[in-house]
Amino acid sequence: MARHLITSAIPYINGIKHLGNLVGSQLPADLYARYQRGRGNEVLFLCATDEHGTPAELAATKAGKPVAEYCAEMHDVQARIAQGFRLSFDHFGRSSSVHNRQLTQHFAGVLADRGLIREVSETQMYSPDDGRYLPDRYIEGTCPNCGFDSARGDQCDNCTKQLDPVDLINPHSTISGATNLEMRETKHLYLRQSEMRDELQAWIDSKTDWPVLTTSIAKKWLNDGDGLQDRGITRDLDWGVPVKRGTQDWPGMEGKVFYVWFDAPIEYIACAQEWVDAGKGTDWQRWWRTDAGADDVTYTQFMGKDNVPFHTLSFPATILGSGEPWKLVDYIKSFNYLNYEGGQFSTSRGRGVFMDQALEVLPPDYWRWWLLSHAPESSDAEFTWENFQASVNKDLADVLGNFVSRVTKFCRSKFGEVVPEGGSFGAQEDALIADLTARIARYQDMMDEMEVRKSAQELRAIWAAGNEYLQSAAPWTVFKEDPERAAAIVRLSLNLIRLYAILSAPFIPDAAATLKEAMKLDEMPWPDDVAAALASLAPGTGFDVPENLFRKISDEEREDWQGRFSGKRD
Ligand code: B3M
Ligand code: ZN
Repeated sequence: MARHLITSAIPYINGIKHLGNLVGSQLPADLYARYQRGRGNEVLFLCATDEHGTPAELAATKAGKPVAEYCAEMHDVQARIAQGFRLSFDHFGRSSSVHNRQLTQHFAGVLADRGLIREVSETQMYSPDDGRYLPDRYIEGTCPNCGFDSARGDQCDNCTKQLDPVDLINPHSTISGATNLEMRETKHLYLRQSEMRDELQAWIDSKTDWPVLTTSIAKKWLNDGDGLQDRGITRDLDWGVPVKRGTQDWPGMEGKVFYVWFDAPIEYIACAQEWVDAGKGTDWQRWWRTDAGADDVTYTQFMGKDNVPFHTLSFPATILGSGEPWKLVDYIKSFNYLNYEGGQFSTSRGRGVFMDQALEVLPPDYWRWWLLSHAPESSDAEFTWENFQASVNKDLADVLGNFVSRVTKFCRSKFGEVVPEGGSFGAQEDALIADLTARIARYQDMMDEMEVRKSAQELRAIWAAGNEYLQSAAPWTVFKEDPERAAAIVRLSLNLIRLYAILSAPFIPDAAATLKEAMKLDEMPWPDDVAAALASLAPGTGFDVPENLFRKISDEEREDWQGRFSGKRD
């Protein structure tokens, strides 16, 4: 049994995420986790809320709440919505946990002991109008790299370049809009990433099987010499992990906190400790320490492309730099952006569909199916309501739903609600089994390779093969002449429903659960042999005709939703 550690990028606490965020990390990570569990492998799937830094402070200020209170509330909100989408985290942690604080301080201490941290006296942007320093998201301006006019102090969202506030052209405070900023001297810690350039280069170069999107971003910043400038890992902020050297105070660093991007990836480790604290597991070291069994773990991370530099360079620099036996990531699956109806999703302008709104409109499977089957892998993708309506109606209602409904209803009317016996199989069934054997092998290959769209395509083709079989075998016609033969066709088709429940569960878990219940299945072992899998429901086994699995989206609904989500979210 293989062991898979799977993490999704941890979403910022600062509000409910939109569908573009969901499809860029949490949802494909869930697909992979469910698939690996379905294959019988051991999985630890972790995610958390990213609660520190300027995103949290700014959002709490806007909500008029103390930041700790705001974070606690929003964590619960995000956890509930994640459940609504059936994201099957083994634990959904918090980067503000005690474990993350201690681990972050631990890493800083070890890195300092190994000479990889230097103290720098530097000038930082200070806003007299606001009476404070303006790190990261407290400041915006034009990107010196690509010219994008709303680049933030720590990163340009347009070109993914990591920035420092002093790099910005025409900067202004995002609190007050003030532009009369001055430079003030303050002391900070820098991680000497440049010392680790060769090691990181060799590591990235060894990852020949990684998606090009991932390695191209990593190499861009490596070869530029740019991504590997030493990075400031502390900030003049109130909210975050207090700067300590292990458990010791750090002279000169009083009142400062670690940069959110220093502690956020460490939460992947801390989350496993929180998972143990929550009584859900017993041994986090087995997943994270190569001296305690994590050597045979395959670790996969999922994230949007803007998070790639931090996961290919900064976090590995922390791990490698520590010299301690922590598990390094084995595979980084990254995603492009999902756009919305000809523009971008926008959290600040409330443009597009947000996770809570999506669930108010339709159950999770509809969204999961569309998002995953249109995942922005090789390029950016676009959500349109037309496409959503067409895909859902065709794939889910016409192909899968219709198959299930025709088979179960026909069986009920002719043979009752039991798997019928008798009759024999022939060339049609042989052809179907051969076709499905090839398709399921390809489906597995695509899922193993995390080719999300191609996996969805193959699954859809597997559903369609059942429909085509049913259409050409036509038990309703055959029944008049040869009821035994019709019974055999129906029996095989009922077994196809069982097979679909198993194969589809990673994409549409609710529908799979409905089918499992309708077919009265105790377990759903992965079909290693298609012919055997299609003979697994014994004649005489009872079943229920499930309620309509999927309903169609009407034109009126589509137009209504199109209008509702085009504008401002209140
Ligand atoms: N919170 C950014 C984001 O939500 C950031 C990811 C952290 S992963 C360690 O896209
Ligand atoms: Zn830029």
